[in-house]
Amino acid sequence: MRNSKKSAAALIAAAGMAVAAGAAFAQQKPEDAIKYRQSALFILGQSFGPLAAMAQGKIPYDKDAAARDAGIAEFVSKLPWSRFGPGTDQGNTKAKPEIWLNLEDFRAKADKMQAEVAKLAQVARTGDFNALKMQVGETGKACKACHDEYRNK
Ligand code: ASC
Repeated sequence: MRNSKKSAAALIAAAGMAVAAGAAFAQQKPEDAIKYRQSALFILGQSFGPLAAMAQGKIPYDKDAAARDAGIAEFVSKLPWSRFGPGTDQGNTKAKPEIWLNLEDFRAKADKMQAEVAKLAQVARTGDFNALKMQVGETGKACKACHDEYRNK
């Protein structure tokens, strides 16, 4: 009895938190959701930039800096996708309407990018510069695939 009461209470608490999280999300203004995803993608670009520059020999290779930036890129690559909800197709955004017409493909491209960035972080930690260069290329392609189709210039 005591146990089932406890688990019932836990269930109710969990349900309460889920509702609260849903409510908090629903309350996010479309312009804030747009800003949120833009901020995450901006940090992503700013974290990937030095890695691309190292790969191209524009700045010296620095293993620790590469690993740190790639780790940040991996984390922020997960953030934008929950912020493409209803009402966020208009306003201060370069997101093309095609995103919401091809959501499955958009999600697939977003997943592909996240997988490549995760690999990038893994490779950056090993200190293998040639592998890093290759993976920078693969990651850049994944960024570009989505931008070509779903982002206005
Ligand atoms: C970057 C950046 C992007 C991608 C893309 C790759 O450094 O900011 O959006 O690479 O240009 O093609």
